[in-house]
Amino acid sequence: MDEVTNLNHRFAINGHLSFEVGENGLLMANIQNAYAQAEIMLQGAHILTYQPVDDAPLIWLSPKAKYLPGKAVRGGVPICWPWFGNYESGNPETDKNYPAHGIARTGMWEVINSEMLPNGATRITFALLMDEAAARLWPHPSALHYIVTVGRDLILELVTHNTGSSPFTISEALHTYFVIGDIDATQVSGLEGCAYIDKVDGFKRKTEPEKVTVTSEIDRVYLNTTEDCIIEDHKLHRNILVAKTGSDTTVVWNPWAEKAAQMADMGEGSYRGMLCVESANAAENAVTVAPGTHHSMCVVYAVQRG
Ligand code: TA6
Repeated sequence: MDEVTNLNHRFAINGHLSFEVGENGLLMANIQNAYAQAEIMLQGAHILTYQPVDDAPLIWLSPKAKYLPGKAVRGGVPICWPWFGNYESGNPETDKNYPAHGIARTGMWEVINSEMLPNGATRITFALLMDEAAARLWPHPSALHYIVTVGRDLILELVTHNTGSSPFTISEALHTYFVIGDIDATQVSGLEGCAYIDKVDGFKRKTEPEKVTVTSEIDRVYLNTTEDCIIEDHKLHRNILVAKTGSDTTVVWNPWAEKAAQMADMGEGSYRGMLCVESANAAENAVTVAPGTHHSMCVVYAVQRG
């Protein structure tokens, strides 16, 4: 039995969840229900789209995204784990062998459960395959599960299990690209007063005085914040609530024109229609997971209108 037939045999839900072979042989899960539609690539357990039935798409996907085995897709919800950003062993020689943002977003994942919830949402659970390549880069007995609930809201839970006998430390992010009407008409509230690392200004530490507006490249790692954020979209006349638990860091990123033009998979001017607001644990908010325990980071994305 081939892989996609096996997936449909074990996990398909008639009329709500099915699997198919997508571009370049990459397996896809397609979800639809009374609330929304979503597409998830099994490589990276990468949510590519989430479209509420009664609203504009919530998750942005580059018009020039490439779907290649072992390569991250530009847009959607990349999973950064077990490190966020560049790997930092202190040895630049070895660091370059470690992919930016870790092994999860380009690794193969398997489906371990699927179900319809009583409220009509569809839930699918993935587990990262810890193959030899993964073990070389992350030699810690561990498991990573990702629980995706597609309903009126999009609910994501990333669970790190320490299955070994020693503690390990991770940094992580749900590196979500959101659809916005226009970057000039968008603000992010909830980070006022937060300390942040400004990666476009020499990693200087600063404090956010007000709602975040974006008028040039922005790459900020807001620290020690458990607050919900709201993406206020004054062009699409909607707010997107980003409500998180188990996350002490929020990252806000937009490459702006110059950097976007250098990215083959961004598309001319497309940076104006996207903004990353990432629920994370990074820098001094990295998480140490004790042996035999687990750490969960969960986020709810909800559209608010009126
Ligand atoms: O989350 C922001 C960031 O760390 C930026 O520094 C930028 O590198 C972005 O992620 C995209 O990274 P990627 O490896 O997907 O190009």
